[in-house]
Amino acid sequence: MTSLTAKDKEAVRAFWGKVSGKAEDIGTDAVARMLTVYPQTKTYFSHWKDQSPTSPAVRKHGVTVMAGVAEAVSKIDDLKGGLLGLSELHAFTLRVDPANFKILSHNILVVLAIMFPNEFTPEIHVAMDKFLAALALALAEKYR
Ligand code: HNI
Repeated sequence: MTSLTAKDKEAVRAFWGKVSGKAEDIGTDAVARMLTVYPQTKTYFSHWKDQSPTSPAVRKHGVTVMAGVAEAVSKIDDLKGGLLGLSELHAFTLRVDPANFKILSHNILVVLAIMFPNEFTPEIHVAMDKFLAALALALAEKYR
């Protein structure tokens, strides 16, 4: 996986500055889509009684996940170090299969493309895809 160039990081920071105000909506739609399009991910949320896209639990988790993404943007120069705690949580406590990080990243990209068609240019798309892949890798770090 090619590492993030200075140009990628600049693009991610600039784009995030434009979209972070909508982080709650982005996260909610991305989590709802993940549960609908990849139903196997529901196993991690069996403690939620309502898993529908409009459920408060899905919105709450959408907000939570995007707070994690925001933290990752702020630690873009050291994702592995910066997300160690989150990786331990997902690996040891939650036992989330790392394959699901890529699945959620895909859904985040889809939602970004839908919500920000003009800003989500091919150049931003590749920078965000690489950033989310680096984030997934950092979250999977503690699995090894
Ligand atoms: Ni994830 C909790 C961030 C992907 C299942 N997750 C969190 C929390 C953050 C977070 C932040 C709250 C931690 C805390 O309570 O201190 N998760 C992220 C990020 C990604 C991600 C940044 C990837 C971009 N999580 C996933 C995926 C799954 C997942 C792909 C499962 C498919 N996460 C969870 C579960 C919890 C969780 C389950 C606990 C939720 C709860 O209800 O307590």
